[in-house]
Amino acid sequence: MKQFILLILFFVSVFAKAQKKNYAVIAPSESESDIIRKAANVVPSARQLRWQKLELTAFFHFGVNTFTNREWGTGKEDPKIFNPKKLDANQWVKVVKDAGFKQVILTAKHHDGFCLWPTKTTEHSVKNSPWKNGKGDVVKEVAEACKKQNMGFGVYLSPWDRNSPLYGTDAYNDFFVKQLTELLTNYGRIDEVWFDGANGEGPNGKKQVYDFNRWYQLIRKLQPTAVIAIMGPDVRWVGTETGYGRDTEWGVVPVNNLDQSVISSRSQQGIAFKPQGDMTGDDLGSRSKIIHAKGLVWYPAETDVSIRPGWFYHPEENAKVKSPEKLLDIYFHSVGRNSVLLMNIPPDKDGLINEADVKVLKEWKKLKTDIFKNNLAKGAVVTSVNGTDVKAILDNDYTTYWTTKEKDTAGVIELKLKGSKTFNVLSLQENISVGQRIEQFELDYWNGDAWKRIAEGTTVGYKRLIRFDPITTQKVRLKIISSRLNPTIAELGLYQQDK
Ligand code: FUL
Repeated sequence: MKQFILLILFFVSVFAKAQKKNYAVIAPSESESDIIRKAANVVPSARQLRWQKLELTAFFHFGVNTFTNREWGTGKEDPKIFNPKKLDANQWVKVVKDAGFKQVILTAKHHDGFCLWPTKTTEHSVKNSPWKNGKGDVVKEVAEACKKQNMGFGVYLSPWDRNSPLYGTDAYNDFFVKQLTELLTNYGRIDEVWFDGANGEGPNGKKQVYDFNRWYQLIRKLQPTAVIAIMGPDVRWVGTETGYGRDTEWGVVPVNNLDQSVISSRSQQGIAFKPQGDMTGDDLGSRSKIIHAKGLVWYPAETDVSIRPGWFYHPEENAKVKSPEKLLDIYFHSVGRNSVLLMNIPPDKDGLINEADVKVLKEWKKLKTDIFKNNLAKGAVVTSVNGTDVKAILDNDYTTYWTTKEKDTAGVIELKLKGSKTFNVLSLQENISVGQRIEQFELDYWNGDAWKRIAEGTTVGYKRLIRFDPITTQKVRLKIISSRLNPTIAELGLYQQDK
């Protein structure tokens, strides 16, 4: 009998999980509490969850601009200028892997229309360059280096194309589909497809109308596990290129263009159109924003920034590579603010990541490792009056988590540390596969007489990092002050940054 009940419970939980989606439609009659409940149960799709867990992805801006020393090419370049004599994609991938990145995105084609692979669609490509006598393929070399080094691989295919004579006509959409098809069929698994919104006029003086929905369908068909970023359904632009994300960053945001009729049966595991709504304000997903929403969608933020002033390599910027400390600050304000950091590291004219960038990345990696190697909360005695599974917050296993009993939307976790500890960094993680829920939290310490506040915040999401002046204590408590349904904490860390 007991086994039978357990079996039933197992199927109920599997069913409940299967029901969770990365969007929710809201009817005009629904109350505020209905909407909050729905928001708390919107979860990332499998591809969005995989992407979020990467934390760090690297951008490689490389192409004719590397040789003309420009940021935006005209499309009139002679392919003969492209000749990266020492190109070594294994070096690119190793440099970023050693720095902690988990995936790379290559500019397979930038606005100049020059293709880094020997495409059949245009003559403006590596096949007409002297590099490897026109037999080279940068996309292939980077894809293979990623496979070899166990890194994710993505492509940026610029919709804006200043070279194509078709730009500005319907035929350009067919041309673009052909380019996408080549990229998505000839290079193994593609993990991210990145589109920006740049849009110009073609030779006919007409502005190109992009058939994004057709492109999304194609990507879903050819590479179903790839996320489609920025001008796409899975990942949104954080709204700045500074590297600094929002203080309050929700994975779930309101959308205007969501209703059952646009959700095809094929896309039950995730929508396949770009959510519309305000995606650039200071606060996108707090209660005041979602209570008037027509729909809700899991649409997480990606923070893109370049390690240098420009996106492409320029020799005069070798002395302007951001410092390791600056990159660390960016890390705290992007990954530490519930976002994925997409950092651009542009290869130089030789086809290598320049020494100046390699050096900074190494030092940045050391700074991160030194901070996060030792969780000072480890070994603490953890208690939580209305909580369950307190040990889960220190088990280094993201899938297990603390939550509250009954219907409690607030909770306290107290940690009696293993001796007196000094720390100045807090790391929190919610289990977002349940949903993003925490709206307000506070960290306190016991000073011998009373509880004193160390830090406070709004959203947590996949990861929240906060730095503060060093605190020495043996007792801390995390208060979840407000949450949408039961809050979760998957992991908690206290760390010390030495300088
Ligand atoms: C923008 C482009 O115009 C820039 O050149 C760069 O590629 C950046 C990442 O996206 O839309």
